[in-house]
Amino acid sequence: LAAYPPRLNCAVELLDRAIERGLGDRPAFHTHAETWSYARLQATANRIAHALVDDLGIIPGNRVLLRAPNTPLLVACWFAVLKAGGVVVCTMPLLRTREIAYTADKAEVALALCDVRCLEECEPAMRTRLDGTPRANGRTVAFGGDGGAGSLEALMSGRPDTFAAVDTAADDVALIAFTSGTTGQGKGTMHFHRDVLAVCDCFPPHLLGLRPDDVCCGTPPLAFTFGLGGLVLFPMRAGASAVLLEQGSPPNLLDAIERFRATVSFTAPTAYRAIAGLLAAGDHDVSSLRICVSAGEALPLATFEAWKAATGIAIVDGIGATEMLHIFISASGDDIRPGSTGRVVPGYEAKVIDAHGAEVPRGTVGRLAVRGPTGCRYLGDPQRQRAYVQHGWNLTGDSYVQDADGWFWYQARTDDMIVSSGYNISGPEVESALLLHDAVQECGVVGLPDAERGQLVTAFVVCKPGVTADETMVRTLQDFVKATIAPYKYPRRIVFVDALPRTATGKLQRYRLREGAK
Ligand code: 3SK
Repeated sequence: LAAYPPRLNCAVELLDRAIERGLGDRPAFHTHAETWSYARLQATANRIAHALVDDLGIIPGNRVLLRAPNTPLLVACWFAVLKAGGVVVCTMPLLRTREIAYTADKAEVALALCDVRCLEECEPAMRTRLDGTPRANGRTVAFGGDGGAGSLEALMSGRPDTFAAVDTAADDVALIAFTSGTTGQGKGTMHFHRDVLAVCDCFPPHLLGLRPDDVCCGTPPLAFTFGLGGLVLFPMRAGASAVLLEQGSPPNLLDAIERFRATVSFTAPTAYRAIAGLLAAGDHDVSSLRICVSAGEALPLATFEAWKAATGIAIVDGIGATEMLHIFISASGDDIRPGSTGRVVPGYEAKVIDAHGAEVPRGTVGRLAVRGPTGCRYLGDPQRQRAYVQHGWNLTGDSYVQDADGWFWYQARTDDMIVSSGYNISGPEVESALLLHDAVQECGVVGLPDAERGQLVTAFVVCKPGVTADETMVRTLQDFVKATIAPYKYPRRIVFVDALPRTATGKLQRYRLREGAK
């Protein structure tokens, strides 16, 4: 990985350099309503940057909360904040007032720029802190509406479409990304300007080989760094374009792939599974796709196989973390071993360690430790920081086995390892086995306290429509798991549910399954 200069602004590197390379007229973002060229994106970002500095008093280092569905105007705001020397704090559109207030408190934001459709939750959160006291910098500026007085569009109007970006240091914080809260309240993680470039220069060129004619698309919100990378940073670094979907549901993604002849998709395993079902049920053309990237959760083998059968494409399953900004272990192209996450992404190092930090022999389960050009910097949480980063290595909270050839095989989140009658059982492995059964739509497997076994392997199962969820089905599924993986791993208890608790980014909240069952 090339060393970056000590002073750089990642917005300049990604946006202004694209124009310097002659990409001004090329499409940067498509929506169902319009296509934005790189030149339009730059001009809009520059006008917003003027409004931020001249009207809204933003100074370098100020944190600006952004809130919108995935739209080109959100991307323009993202670049404008960085050009103005500010720090982006992007929030998931699904968050409620309490969660936004928590984010705004934690990140001490100076201002919010908010799509009119998300104002209802944002304005009260910006006015009042979680403890009920008024927020000093409580202003919310709306965009995407009728452009009336006080709106961002009104402030931008007539502003120059050039802007001299603030000369930030490579090590200045560019964004604060919040984790999606699979284990409770989200944590803020800080990333530097150079980190933004580093993620563009590691995973995409080495494992995806993005090209200027690529059209990326996907469901993750831009507040989730998986979506930010796949739908904004990576395509722009490659001079490619991306489709932005305001509603990132699987049917919408399928529709967008067909309509825009998308070549690269970024979404979670559940969406690939749902789209594979839609492909089997109807007449669709996804022949434009050449690369499909999955992250957010471990990819079950059944989903990998269903997608391969439906499209002929082997999904690239990456593991990343908001703490690391993006993906650090992945497989690529023809070099994929189904069921394995892959090998460490060039630029990063990874190893499997024991409870004392010593590397374990290949083939042994242990904790994943990673280091590279990006790394965890928790916002205002030294205790968590000390737990996550030890001796320069980031402990991601995942347990893995590394095989003799260096491939990493996911076992579970460290918290999701179930210890039952002395056996270590990976909840996600049991989930993968259940998902191979035709009756199962979705499932989550956790260990619940049990006097006899310590923990009882318990599966929460959403059945496919038309399936009778009764005692016979319980036994069918138990026998199926026993025949698919080591019999001691079978779920001794199966609870049928209508839906599983998930974060705004679609990650399963196993802790809520554990709590709900108490
Ligand atoms: O969850 C993941 O695997 C992930 C991937 C890319 C970026 C961020 C995250 C959390």
